[in-house]
Amino acid sequence: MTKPLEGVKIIDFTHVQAGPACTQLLAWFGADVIKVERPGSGDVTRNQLRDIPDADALYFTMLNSNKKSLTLDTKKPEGKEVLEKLIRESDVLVENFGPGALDRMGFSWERLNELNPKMIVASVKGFSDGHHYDDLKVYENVAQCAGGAASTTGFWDGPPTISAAALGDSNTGMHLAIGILTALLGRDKTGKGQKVAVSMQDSVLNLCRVKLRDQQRLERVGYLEEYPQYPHGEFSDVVPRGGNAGGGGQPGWVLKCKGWETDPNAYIYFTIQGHAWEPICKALGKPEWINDPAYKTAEARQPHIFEIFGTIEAWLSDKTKFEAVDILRKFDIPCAPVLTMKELANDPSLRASGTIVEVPHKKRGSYLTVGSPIKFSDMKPEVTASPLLGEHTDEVLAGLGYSKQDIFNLREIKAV
Ligand code: CAO
Repeated sequence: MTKPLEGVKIIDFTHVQAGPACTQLLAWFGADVIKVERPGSGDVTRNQLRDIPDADALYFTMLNSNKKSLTLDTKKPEGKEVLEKLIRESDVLVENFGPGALDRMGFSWERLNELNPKMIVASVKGFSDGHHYDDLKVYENVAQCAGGAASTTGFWDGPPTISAAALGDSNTGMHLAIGILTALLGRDKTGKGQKVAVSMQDSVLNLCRVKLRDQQRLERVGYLEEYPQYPHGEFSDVVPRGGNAGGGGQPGWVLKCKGWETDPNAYIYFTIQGHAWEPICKALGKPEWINDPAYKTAEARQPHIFEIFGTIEAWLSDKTKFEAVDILRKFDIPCAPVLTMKELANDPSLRASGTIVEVPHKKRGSYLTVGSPIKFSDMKPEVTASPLLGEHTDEVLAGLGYSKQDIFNLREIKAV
């Protein structure tokens, strides 16, 4: 099956998570992604949080599938020469080094554009160019704090909280992938490459846009009716942390199910969708609530919403999270069990759809990873193992016209 990005050659100068998540996605869709890594060590995640001695860590294998690995010391003149050859015949270069690292290596945007005017140069940085923090190195949690996620996540009586979802890393990588694909389409029209830059702060903030909505509403009216602080608590002049409240117009909360005393994940998320009030009352065996003025409208319910959630929890007390959802789905109520990583890993539907995949690896044996969450009617992205360090060095160098002797010489001086 021909993949849409087949023939697109990408120099993958990325490490850790934000950049690798972007290039992995493009590799699934057919791009020829060549990961350039420092000889001897490679991407730092190969060694981070290892579970098997001497085998690449899952942190690396789960973010670098479908790629090739070329080892190259791009600070040595011989390594720079190889990189220049690769640049001349590539479509995209993706990097997420610390601020200024690529310039210090001698590959500024101007130099790259001179070497290959058609090449797209895509970068992730913590903050956007020209931002007063643009000299900072940034990791996931730093970005979540800088992008507004931490101040609005968690409970009002606790500290700012980090989400387990990689809002700063993989999310930024996904934004960058959209930028690269857009620039590739643009190149078809203009014949020119361009620079694509995404900052982690901006990408987090983009996902927090409803909180910026709330800030403006708060400044205008002084309260936010969908937050647990309304109407009995206090609002300051900044968007508060709302616990597990629903972020849109539908109130919701995480509710206890049978077994919650011993199982920390025996919960469901329950949403009170306005027009589903009647089915909710029927499902709960509370038909008298349907037309009761104290319950009938969303406005009437909001002041005692936690009393309503308490009644629903009492109804849930003899049902597991799965039994509860099986009943509620019949009433068209938006809800889901709180699923653990163990349950997700073994979920037959996710296995069948290719969202959870088992990948054979030369050194590790097989491991689980998350496959493409994007599904196509004419293409099924296949996930292949991440490369061993330098696994494709000879192949890539030969493709660039280096002879066996040249490659031997480059190895002798540890340039590859
Ligand atoms: N050959 C020779 N040198 C190489 C090389 C190669 N193949 N690949 C990288 N290097 C060098 C770079 O030139 C740079 O050297 P200098 O600092 O001397 O110029 C160095 O290795 C890499 O520096 P770095 O700043 O990128 O690495 P770090 O571990 O100190 O910082 C990180 C890591 C992630 C904080 C930083 O890269 C960063 O802020 N990146 C941008 C934001 C980002 O993507 N963060 C998300 C990471 S996922 O949580």
